[in-house]
Amino acid sequence: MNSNTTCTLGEFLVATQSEFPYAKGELSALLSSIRLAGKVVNREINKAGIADILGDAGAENIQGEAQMKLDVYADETFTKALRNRGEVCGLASEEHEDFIAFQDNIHANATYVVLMDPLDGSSNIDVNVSVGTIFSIYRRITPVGTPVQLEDFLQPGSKQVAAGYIVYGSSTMLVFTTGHGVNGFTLDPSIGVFILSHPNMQCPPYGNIYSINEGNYVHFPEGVKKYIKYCQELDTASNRPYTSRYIGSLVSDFHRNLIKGGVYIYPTGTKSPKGKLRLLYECNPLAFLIEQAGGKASNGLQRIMDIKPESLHERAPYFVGSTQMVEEAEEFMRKYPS
Ligand code: P6P
Repeated sequence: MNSNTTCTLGEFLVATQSEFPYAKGELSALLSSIRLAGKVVNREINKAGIADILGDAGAENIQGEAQMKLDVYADETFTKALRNRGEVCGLASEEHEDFIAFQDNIHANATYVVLMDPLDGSSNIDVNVSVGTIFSIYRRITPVGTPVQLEDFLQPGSKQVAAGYIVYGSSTMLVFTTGHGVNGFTLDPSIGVFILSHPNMQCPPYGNIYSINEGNYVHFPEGVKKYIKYCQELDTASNRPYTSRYIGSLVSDFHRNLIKGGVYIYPTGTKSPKGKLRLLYECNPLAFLIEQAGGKASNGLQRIMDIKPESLHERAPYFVGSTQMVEEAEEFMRKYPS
């Protein structure tokens, strides 16, 4: 890639296609459909205050959370874009209790399954805070040509072949990995093209930002409480006290920590006994990205991508970001077991 010319996402996919061992262009085509859907969702988000898509849709998703109109729109948009590709045989979404099997003729030889949170943090839309789409891609493990099965989706995060997110913020970025590093593309809205703006993203091994909802302090495990106090103590040698930054939108907090260094923690608590975040389509894809960028992701005790999922929407405690900061927090979890 010539470093002094712009590189579009499409050009990047062509140039790096050979890095993907199975590729005969399927993964590139799949990522292209995510690119398309991301542009469409971005357009709607950017006019949310104008069009009648603010507020909730009057329905609840399977999580029992009020479905925001843009949640539904994003889910429908990504589902349609992925269904229109012959590479995908099934999709699991935060917005649907069961996975969706794609069984039209074009899917007869499909080898990929996609899991996604179509619009994470959507409750922030009405107050103009960044939101994001998170996606995770696996190769199916049941025979090609047969209907996709639940086991195709319940693979550990270590089996992902690609993962990424789109952050709809001050600019719209698509950040993804296929296991060969992490690259970030910024949407140029004047021409509707994603341009390579952050090649080979690396998460600083250390930072001074901790992201956690301290309003839940009383509900946290002892190790997390002790770590929060550690972050707040004065110790100039280790650049403490750290800075607290919590946007309340996972993709935004993750993206900032990926670039600047930092740790995001959503632990178990009496309010969320298993944690709040979803293992399959929130924790695992971001874990793949952070490890590819030199960072770390765990549930406080073990590598998150080693967990064998038992159900589509299972939750997990989540510690993700700069390796040394995640390890600091893990040390407190070991020292003060709940
Ligand atoms: P709380 C949004 O609902 C989300 O899933 C993440 O995007 C965000 O980091 C977290 O929940 C915020 O949860 O309980 O702190 O409001």
